[in-house]
Amino acid sequence: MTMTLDYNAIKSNIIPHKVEGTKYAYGTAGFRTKAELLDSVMYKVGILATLRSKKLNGATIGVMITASHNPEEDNGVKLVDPRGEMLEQSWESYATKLANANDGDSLAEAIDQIVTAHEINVEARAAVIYAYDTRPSCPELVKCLEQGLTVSGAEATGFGLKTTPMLHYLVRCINSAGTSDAYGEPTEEGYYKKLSEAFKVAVSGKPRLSTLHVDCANGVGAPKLAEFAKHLPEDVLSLKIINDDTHTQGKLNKDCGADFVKTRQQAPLGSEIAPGDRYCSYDGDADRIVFYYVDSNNVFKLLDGDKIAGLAAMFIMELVQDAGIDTLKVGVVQTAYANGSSTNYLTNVLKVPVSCVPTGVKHLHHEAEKYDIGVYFEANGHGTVLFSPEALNTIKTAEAKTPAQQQSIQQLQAVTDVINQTVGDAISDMLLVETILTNREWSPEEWDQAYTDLPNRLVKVVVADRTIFKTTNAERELVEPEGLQEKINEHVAKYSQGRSFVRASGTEDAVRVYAEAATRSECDELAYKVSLLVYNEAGGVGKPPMMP
Ligand code: G16
Repeated sequence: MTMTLDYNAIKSNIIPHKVEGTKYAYGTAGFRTKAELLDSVMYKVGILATLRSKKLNGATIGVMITASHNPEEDNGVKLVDPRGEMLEQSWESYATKLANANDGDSLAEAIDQIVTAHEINVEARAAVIYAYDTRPSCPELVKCLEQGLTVSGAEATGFGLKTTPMLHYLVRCINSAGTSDAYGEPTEEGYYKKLSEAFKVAVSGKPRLSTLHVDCANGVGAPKLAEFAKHLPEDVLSLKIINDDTHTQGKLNKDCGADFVKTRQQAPLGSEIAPGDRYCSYDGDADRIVFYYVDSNNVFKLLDGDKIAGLAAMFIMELVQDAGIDTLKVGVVQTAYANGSSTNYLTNVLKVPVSCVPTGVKHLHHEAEKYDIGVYFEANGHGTVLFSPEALNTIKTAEAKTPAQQQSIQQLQAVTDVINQTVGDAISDMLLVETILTNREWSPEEWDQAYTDLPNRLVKVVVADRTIFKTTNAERELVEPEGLQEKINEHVAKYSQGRSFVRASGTEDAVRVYAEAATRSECDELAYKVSLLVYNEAGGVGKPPMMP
């Protein structure tokens, strides 16, 4: 079936901006702002997804409506490329251009530019699948997206309520079906089966761990994890879900979820954590996870994305060695938010190559693809492990010389299926951690012993215009506002093991200030000083930052 682009329909159905003069930008994870401002953006994203699919000869493109960790009144949308990865970066500027076109003619012109630049055959077929999370604004926005897909002539399939990583999985499955690297059955059920079967193999023969408490941030992870749990008997994985209220307005991510736990460094509302318990928190769309526990003195201890990266790298490196295929090279990718102690552990204890890239899984993912086995995690708990096609083939065809080697090969195979290799996935990452802890027979305390985090703090500062902040060196240094970096450096120099950097968020209207130092009080003071500097020198809005 061929479908041409009907410019008249596209122009006459355009959904105008609700607020004149709004500027949209495709940020760290797509468009993200107040839900009420997004209807016109959804329409344009539908058209862009169609164009992207046409450009890629009808490969299926994904669209996910979610604002992940943001408050409930926000929403957002991101595009997923055919292998389940984030939209190719060179297309982000097109997305921004389309989103800002506010009348039929400028929209048609923006579309024409894309068609010409990419020599898109407008007659080609286009296939798009889409899904959404539990935000109350989703149903309305889905309609706007559908309108854009319809006018641009896509074969569109709605997959309903899904976690973000499930949508990524579905896109990859559909596009790889019938090929030698078919990723799995393209259904929610297929996703559950793949992960649960692999997990059973990965933990076979080992004693079960105690119950894992899972805070689902009152988001889509809650119903989906409950469904997933039906595929694993209690004696394989025992789960207790908390914060699973997806119906009461205002509860999503409120005082709970991965972002809250990571930034506040405290257990979520609704938990009754006690020494000996093992907890984890998902974010609102279940693509991030952090673990935590309290020690015997009831002190809260966080096991964040850096700790997960260290655990995963250690386990996989040992498995590769034990399987007799250590020709496969493992590497780890982090961002500037990685705790200095974690980078030190990876480099000097595990002796694994580490690269640092700007924030956003889209950056980490591509860097991780450079290794045979690339472990990537942001400190906020967003990440996964990528196995190159060659690495997967080596694992699949490895011949064991001993029963022990056979076992390691089998386990490595299971681990590749436990891991959602398209994107960070809270359910899949949870299973990976549980696999490792089960095999090591480790408690969270034992996992935590790898290294001690430097005290750190993340602060949000609201300024009049966050776009004035420009960075370099993987976001570790400011280029603009001019002179600010020098002033930050002067503060940092006063603290032992001090480090601090500032960047504009790509998902929230704020500037993020990160600080770490040798002691809690030094760290808090440094975070405060730099936040105040940003507030005073770069147009702070509202109340000035306070000492924590
Ligand atoms: C998104 C991105 C992450 C990023 C986070 C915060 O996460 O996918 O890679 O770390 O935003 O980004 P920023 O500091 O630019 O606001 P999520 O879970 O919100 O989709």
